[in-house]
Amino acid sequence: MKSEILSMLRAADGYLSGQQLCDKMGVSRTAVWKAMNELKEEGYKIEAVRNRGYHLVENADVITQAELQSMLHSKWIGGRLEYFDETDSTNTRARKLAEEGAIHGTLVVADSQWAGKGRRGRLWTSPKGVGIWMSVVLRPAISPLHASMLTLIAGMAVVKGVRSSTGLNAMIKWPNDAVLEGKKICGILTEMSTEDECIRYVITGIGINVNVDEFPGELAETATSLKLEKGENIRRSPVISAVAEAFEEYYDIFLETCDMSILKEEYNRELANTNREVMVLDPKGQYEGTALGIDNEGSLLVKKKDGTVASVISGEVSVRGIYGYV
Ligand code: BT5
Repeated sequence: MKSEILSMLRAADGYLSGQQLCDKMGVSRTAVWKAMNELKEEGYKIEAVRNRGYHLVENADVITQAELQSMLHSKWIGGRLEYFDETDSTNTRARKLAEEGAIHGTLVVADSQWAGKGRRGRLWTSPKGVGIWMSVVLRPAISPLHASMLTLIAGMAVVKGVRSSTGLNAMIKWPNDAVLEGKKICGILTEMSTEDECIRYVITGIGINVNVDEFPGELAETATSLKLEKGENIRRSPVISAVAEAFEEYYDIFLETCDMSILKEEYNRELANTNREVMVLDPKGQYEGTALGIDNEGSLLVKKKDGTVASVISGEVSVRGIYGYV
């Protein structure tokens, strides 16, 4: 009921009388009044004016189940939605749900994580109320060999979603970051479960620093947030909604070929690494070169000093800028 009220208040674009709300939803005035009070307690600013009705002042950054339900316009992402005020890690939660049979597109969102995960056991700082910590359960009928490209798809979705909802010109840092002004605003963690060389499920986790004001220790050098770059508070739910829609769009295109051939050109345009000097941290030995962009398989092509071109596969190596994070 609260998500319906929110949708109706937004659609009204002005004032909506208590009676209109009751009639449309077939509930009593007391029920509407109670729901309004709950929404106010959750942080929404709702004005009630005599003889005119209710009006939603759209600036509260709330991400409850009702808020997300009323804001998501995606086709299948969020078909099942699980919201938590706090959890260990949305990826871990999504994994458990997937093990229990959760459908393709199940979306897990948390307001804070106490054990947010990065790659290879690293930690992801996920403070309360200021970030987007979300994971999607995917069940693609593709080879596990192609699954790492879903990280690239998520990167494209973040960049597009952030741009359309905030106007900020985020770029991709291959393979699993998005950056603004050379600093990390987003990290992506894709985990997979397979059986007999088939994918059982993939969990794509996305972390975006939205209204984070300060980063601890070394992160202060490499991380930033949408708020720090834009200079104003940003509502998270429209960003989540825009990223989900963009993800669906790119995912469908990716499935046509199960590789990056159709998306490669757009990806390389959004890539912060392109034509930059990078350091490839390969466990077999590190080297410097110029990043050229990705190939059809999603590997990063790096032109080495001797003129040969190496194809860097994600998962094995990290790439760092020589003059900064990118
Ligand atoms: C990542 O790993 O960047 C993947 C992060 C994925 C986080 C999302 S949040 C929702 C979902 N649930 C989870 O538990 N995880 C996913 P990696 O490339 O390994 O980078 C990790 C490194 O980034 C750390 O070692 C820090 O240096 C840095 N870092 C940690 N927290 C950060 C933050 N909030 N912003 C920027 N950088 C951060």
